[in-house]
Amino acid sequence: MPGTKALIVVDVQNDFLPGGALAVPNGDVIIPVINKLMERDFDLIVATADWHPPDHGSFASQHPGRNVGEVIELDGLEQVLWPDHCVQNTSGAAFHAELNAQRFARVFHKGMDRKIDSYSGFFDNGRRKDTGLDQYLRAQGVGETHIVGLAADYCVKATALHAVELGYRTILHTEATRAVNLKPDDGQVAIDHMRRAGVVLA
Ligand code: VGL
Ligand code: ZN
Repeated sequence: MPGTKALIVVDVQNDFLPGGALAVPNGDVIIPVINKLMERDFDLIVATADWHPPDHGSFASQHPGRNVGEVIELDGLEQVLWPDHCVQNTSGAAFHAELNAQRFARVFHKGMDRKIDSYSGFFDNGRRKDTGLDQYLRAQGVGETHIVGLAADYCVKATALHAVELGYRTILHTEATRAVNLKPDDGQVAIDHMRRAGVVLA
């Protein structure tokens, strides 16, 4: 039924947390908030995980002479260059130990194709392929998605915008997300963008 509610926990992985390769400032403060939210009446809880091969094209290390934070063109799309992060099967790609990951009905991996990045849990950045998340949610009758996780200005934003576009009533829990903030107001700009696109802020 359309009232069915899913919680989508975006990329709460060690590399995005303090001490990690691409640490989101204060990213760890959201973990107890997410654990508590997971005790609420969601019909379904799923997670996404950034899951890169070691030679992923979003890594500055793959582009000699380029630095982290620079923007390049990767297979026809603009790409911000990142430190190596969330490499498949490494501890940096694992969920934070204090996150109640046993609650996840399924985990959707993204960013496996070295030639294209994938911020959203639904589609890659060029919308070339999907992860199966939309079909999965639809098959469970989900009509409402609640989004939490990291980072507000990249993967959370992209996931929330696609959720709205796909027709889900979409709620962002602002106390359960934090931004990378390459520029100091990127997080606020992202939240404004999501709100204007129809995401409800909670
Ligand atoms: C993310 C940058 C690169 C994220 C993933 O999860 O927000 N950001 N890869
Ligand atoms: Zn990534």
